Amino acid sequence: MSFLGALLPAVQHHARAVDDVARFIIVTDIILFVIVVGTMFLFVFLYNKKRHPRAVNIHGNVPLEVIWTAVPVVLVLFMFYLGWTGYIQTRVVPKNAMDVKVIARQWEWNFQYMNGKTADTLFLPQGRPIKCLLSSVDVIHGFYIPAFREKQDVIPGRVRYLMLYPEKIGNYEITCSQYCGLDHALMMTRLIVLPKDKFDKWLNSGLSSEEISDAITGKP
Ligand SMILES: [Cu+2]
Repeated sequence: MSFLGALLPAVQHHARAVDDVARFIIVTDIILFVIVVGTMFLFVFLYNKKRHPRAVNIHGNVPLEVIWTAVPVVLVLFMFYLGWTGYIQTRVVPKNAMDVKVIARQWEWNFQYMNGKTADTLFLPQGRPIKCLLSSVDVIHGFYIPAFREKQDVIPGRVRYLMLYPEKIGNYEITCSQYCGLDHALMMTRLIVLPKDKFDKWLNSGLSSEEISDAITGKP
């Protein structure tokens, strides 16, 4: 597990891809910081006034200029590559994806399944790709699931989507990431990933959200 994953476990492939980009950027930053600040202190020591009473101007150094242009370009392009491959995972919709409507309003989330069932908690089956269709009935909200490392603005008058791949059974936080009024901070709910059979039972029966949440209490 990465040190980022230790802070908040990444529970789907995409989340680990996001952590990989973050780790690459942080490690690169630390290395560059050590090189830049280390060189600064080294130069203070090597080229101070005692050792070099007369300053000398230096004009141009082609190999150095090529290096400090090419290396950052390669690093930035690699960061883009990692970010892009991770982003694409949330955009491509597989054929077996299940649609779930996510409706945001001040200040609650509502979820609607294809059979018409609605819930205030997002129940999902383990192992099936989920296409969340996001819409808002009032202002801009942000659909944010930290453990999945996914976040998408929800815009009134538009339907946007987000792919989820629930891999692990568990109970995860959903929150709103766009300031949307007085009770924005309270606009939270849970994403509960259930084994497929339990999910089907919930979807096709009259079990209340409370009953099914009780059923998985104690699981991570
Ligand atoms: Cu909000």
